[in-house]
Amino acid sequence: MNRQNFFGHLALAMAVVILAAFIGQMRRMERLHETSKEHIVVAPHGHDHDSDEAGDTEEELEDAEVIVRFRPGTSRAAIERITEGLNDRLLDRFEFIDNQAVIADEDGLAPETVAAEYRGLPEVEYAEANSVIELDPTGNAADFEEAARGNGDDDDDDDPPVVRHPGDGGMEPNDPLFREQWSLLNTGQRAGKSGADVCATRAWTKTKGSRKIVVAVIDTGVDYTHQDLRSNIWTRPASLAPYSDEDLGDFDDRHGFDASDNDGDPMDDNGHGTHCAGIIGAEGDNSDGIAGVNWEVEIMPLKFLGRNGSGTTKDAIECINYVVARKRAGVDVRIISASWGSTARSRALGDAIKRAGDEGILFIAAAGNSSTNNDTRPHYPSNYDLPNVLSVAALTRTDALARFSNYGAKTVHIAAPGAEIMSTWPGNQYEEHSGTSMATPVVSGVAALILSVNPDLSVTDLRKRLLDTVDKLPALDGKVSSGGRVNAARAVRAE
Ligand SMILES: [Ca+2]
Ligand SMILES: [Ca+2]
Ligand SMILES: [Ca+2]
Ligand SMILES: [Ca+2]
Repeated sequence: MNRQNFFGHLALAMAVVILAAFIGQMRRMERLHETSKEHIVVAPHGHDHDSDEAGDTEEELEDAEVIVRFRPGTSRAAIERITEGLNDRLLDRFEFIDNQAVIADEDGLAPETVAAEYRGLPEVEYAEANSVIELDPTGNAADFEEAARGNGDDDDDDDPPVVRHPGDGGMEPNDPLFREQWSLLNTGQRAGKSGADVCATRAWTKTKGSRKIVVAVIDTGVDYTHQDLRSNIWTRPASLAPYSDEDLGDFDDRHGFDASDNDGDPMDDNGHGTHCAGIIGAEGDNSDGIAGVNWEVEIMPLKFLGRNGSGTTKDAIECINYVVARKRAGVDVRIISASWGSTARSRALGDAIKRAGDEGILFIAAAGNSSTNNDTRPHYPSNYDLPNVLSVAALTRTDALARFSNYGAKTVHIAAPGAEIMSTWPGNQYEEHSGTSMATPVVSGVAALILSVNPDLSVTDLRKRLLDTVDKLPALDGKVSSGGRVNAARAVRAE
């Protein structure tokens, strides 16, 4: 090309670059279009115990893993005898979950074949293949939520300043992103509906939470160094011995447990768990970031989902086993928040959740994000029919059921804000995400608020209080059993 053409092309290229940078900046300013839509895929899974770090390239070569429940009275010695006889290996016995163990096959058999072997034994109550639980890759829930309420020019940054809605009389924190938190105080910002919130500001006139209440977040871990979370993270008291498991080893569990990497460091390398933790209990009124439903609380980080959002049923149970172990050692964990699930029913996971219920722990679970009816297409763990399970659907900022949200007149119990939810993200960041994953920690947070003023409530009474104090919404009629959205103010009797 000649010289003139060359400069012509150069100028054009520069214009394109500048335009791209401008568009990139616009995207950053909008932010709200980034969403995580947790949706679950389940497949039979083998897992090589010895080469976790090697990556997923040899999926076919990994040893099959099965979760086995032995009949009461079967001793560890007996279990070891049985596994040896079948040329298998005892990976982990869940000490605090009655008679459950994970066993790896070393003969290259398919997981279902190994499970059938165990099912045939007189000592075995049931056996199942370990299965994969995955968070869905980032979806676009917010985009279609925007579309659902019509193309507003209102979704830019020209929000009006936060104004209390009539009769609110609430307490507002000084956190700069609070105005984005429509779930806590909806003033109609960004085309929302004034009052379509959980009435947090009124609840805070009665209680802002308590560091005596421990909420376990079982997820991708939590960035416990986040500036808006660190003061509300559980730390193992000096009087409590480090965690020791007969099979897994000894752990310096300073801030919880990581079952996916089998270590004592549940740092979040994904973001999902940190987002959930902030919703429950980002430090409120600290002139920084957001406010959690609880300004003060203790969040116990637990990790079973890896960087890619993938984990196994076995590791989820190891986390529950850890929580029960810590509870029995004197840590007063009252709530497990579980923003994940699958359509596969695991008896072993159901039994582990039941065991947590026996310890006085409420298990709050996401209803799922496939827009389906859980009454006819069950989603677990939200569908386990247990007295300590509470299943949560997601609402938009106009009090509509979010399009992605699962529902179920019998099997989904309560709804909470779950679309375009601003919360903490690893590395002192804040992001907006959508999903029943985000609605679930709102309810977990309200449950913790209740316990801060009524610490002696039983699981049954705590669950009942959440359900009895909802705001009934027409959109939820026939969609969730309580027919309503969680209401923090009424739940803590602030009105
Ligand atoms: Ca064990
Ligand atoms: Ca075998
Ligand atoms: Ca770790
Ligand atoms: Ca804050």
